[in-house]
Amino acid sequence: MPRVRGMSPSTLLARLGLALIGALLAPLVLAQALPDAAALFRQHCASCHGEQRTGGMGPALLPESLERLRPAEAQRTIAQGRVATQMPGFGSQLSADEIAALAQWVYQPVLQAPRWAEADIRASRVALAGADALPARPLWQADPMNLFVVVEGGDHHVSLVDGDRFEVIHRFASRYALHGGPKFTPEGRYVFLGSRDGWITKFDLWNLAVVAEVRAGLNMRNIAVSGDGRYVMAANYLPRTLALFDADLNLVRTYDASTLDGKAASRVSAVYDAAPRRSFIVALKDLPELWEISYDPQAAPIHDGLVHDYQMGEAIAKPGFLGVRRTPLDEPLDDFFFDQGYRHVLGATRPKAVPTSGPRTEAGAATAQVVNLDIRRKVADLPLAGMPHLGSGITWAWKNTTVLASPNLKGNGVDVIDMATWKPVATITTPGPGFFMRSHERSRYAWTDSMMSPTAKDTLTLIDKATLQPVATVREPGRTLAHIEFTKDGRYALASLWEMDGALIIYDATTLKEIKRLPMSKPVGKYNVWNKISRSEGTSH
Ligand code: DHE
Repeated sequence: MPRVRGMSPSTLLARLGLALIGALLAPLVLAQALPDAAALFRQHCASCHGEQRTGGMGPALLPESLERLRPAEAQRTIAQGRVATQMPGFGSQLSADEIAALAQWVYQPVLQAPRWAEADIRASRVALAGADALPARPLWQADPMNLFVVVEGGDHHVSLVDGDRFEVIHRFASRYALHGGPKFTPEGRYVFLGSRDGWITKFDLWNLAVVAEVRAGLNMRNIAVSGDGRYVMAANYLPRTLALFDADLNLVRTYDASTLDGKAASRVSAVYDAAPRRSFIVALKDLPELWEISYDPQAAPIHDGLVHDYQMGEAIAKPGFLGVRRTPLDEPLDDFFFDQGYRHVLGATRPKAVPTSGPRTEAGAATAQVVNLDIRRKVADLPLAGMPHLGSGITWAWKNTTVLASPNLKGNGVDVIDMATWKPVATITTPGPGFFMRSHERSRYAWTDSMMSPTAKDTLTLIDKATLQPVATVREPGRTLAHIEFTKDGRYALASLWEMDGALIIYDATTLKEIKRLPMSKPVGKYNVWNKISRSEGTSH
C-alpha cells in the first residue's frame, strides 16, 4: 500500500472510498437534475410527431428533417408554438431547462433507425372516393393554362391565383414544408406537391380537391412526374430509396439507391423528368453515379432491372423499361440542369452544408461538369465560379448560340455559359449571391434575386438578355424579394416578398411598374401551369 505523506493507509482507504462513491454518485445526481427529454417527448410531443419522431399530424423531428432549423429556433417553437398551425406553445407547461433539453434531444438520431418500407408506403396512401368521376373541366372561371400555384411556406398553404385578373381562386392547407417545384400532369389538370417529410399530394386543380396522398419516405428531396403523366417518382434521403408510383399514387416499386453489389448506399439528391427521352434522371448524393430510368414501355427490358452496364462497355445503348442505367461519374452530383434537348446534364457538386434557419449556406468549393446522357460520360468541366444553383438556371438564344445562366449561391455574379462550347461568355455582377433566376421567351430581361445577401436580399436584378448587362433593379427596402415567375404570355413577372407578412408582387415585365400586390404568408415559390407544361426555356421544369 503506498503511503501518502501524513496519512495512514486506513485513512487513505477511507478517503479513496468516499471519493469513489462521490464519483459514482455525481452523474446520478446530475442525471436527476437534468430533465428527461425522452420522457418529455413521449408525454408532450409523440402524439403529433410520432413515437419514432417520424411525424404524424406534426412534421418529422429527425436530424435529417431538422438540418435547416437552428437550435434556438427549435427552442422558440417549443416554447411559443407556430402561428397558424396546430403546434401549441409549451412555454407555460415546461421549464426553460426542459425546453432546452427537448430541443437538443430531437437533433439526436433515433436509436433503431426508423424504417419506411414498401408496406409502410402502401399503408400511408389515402384517396378520395369518386375522384375519377369528378368533372373534366374547371369549376372556376379563369384560363386554366394561366393559373399560378403558389406555395406559401409561412403557414404551409397553397394558393391558386388567376394569372389574368391576379385574384386568389382558392387556398388550401398543404403538408408541412413543401420543397421543390410542384409538378403538373401534361394537360395541366393535376398538380403533385412534395413535402420534406416525404408526403406527396395529388391535387385536382379543376375540382379544387386533394384526390390522393401517400408518404414516399421519411425525408424526401423532390418529386418528378413523367412527361406522359403516368408515373410519379420520389427521391429520398431517408430511407435511401427512390419510390415509383402510378398517377394515382399507388406504389409501383422502390429502388434502393445503392451500388450494384449493394455494398454502399446513398441519399438521392434529386430526380427529374427528361420528357423527350421518356425517362427519369436521378442524381445520388453519396455515390458517383447518374441514373437514367426509362418509363418508355417500348424500351427493351433488361434482365434483372439493375444492369451495371458501363462495366459491360457500350453493349446496352438504351435502358430497359423501368430499369436503371448507371453512368459513372468522377464525383456525386447535388444539383443539375438539362439542355433543352435533354442530351446533356449539367451537374454541380456542392460542398457539405451548414445549417441555418434561412436558405442554406455552404462551405468549400463546388465543381460542375457536363455529362452526355447518350454516350454516358463526362464531356466537359463547367467553368462556374462560387456555387452554381443550376436547378434555377435558364437558357436563351444569344447571338448564334444558346446560353445558360445560373445564379450563384456564394458569389456576387451570374455565370453565362455557351452551350455549344461549354465555355463562359460572361459573368454578370449582381449585388449579392442569389437563389433563383427566371425569364420568358417574350421577355428581354432575365430576373435574378440576391436573397442570400444580408444587404442585397431586397433587390431583384434585371439582366438584358442581348447585352448580358444588368440594366435595372426592383427593390423592397430591408425585406427579402425572391423567386420570379412570368405569366403565360410573358407580360407580367410575379415576385415573392419572402416574409411571414409577405406578398405576391405583380410587375409589368416591360415598364417594371407594380400592378398589384396580393398578401401571402412567405410565398416561397410560384409556378405557372402553361410555362411548366410547355417547358418554357425561362423557367424550371
Ligand atoms: Fe431548394 C428546388 C435543393 C434549400 C426553396 N431545391 C430545389 C431543387 C433541388 C433543391 C434539387 C429542385 C427540385 C425540384 O424542383 O424538383 N434546396 C436544395 C438544396 O440542396 C438546398 C440548398 C439545401 C436543402 O436544405 O435542401 C435547398 N430550397 C432551399 C431553401 O432553403 C429554400 C430557399 C427554402 C425552402 O423552402 O426550403 C429552397 N428549392 C426551393 C424552391 C424550389 C427548390 C422554392 C423550387 C424552385 C423552382 O422554381 O422550381
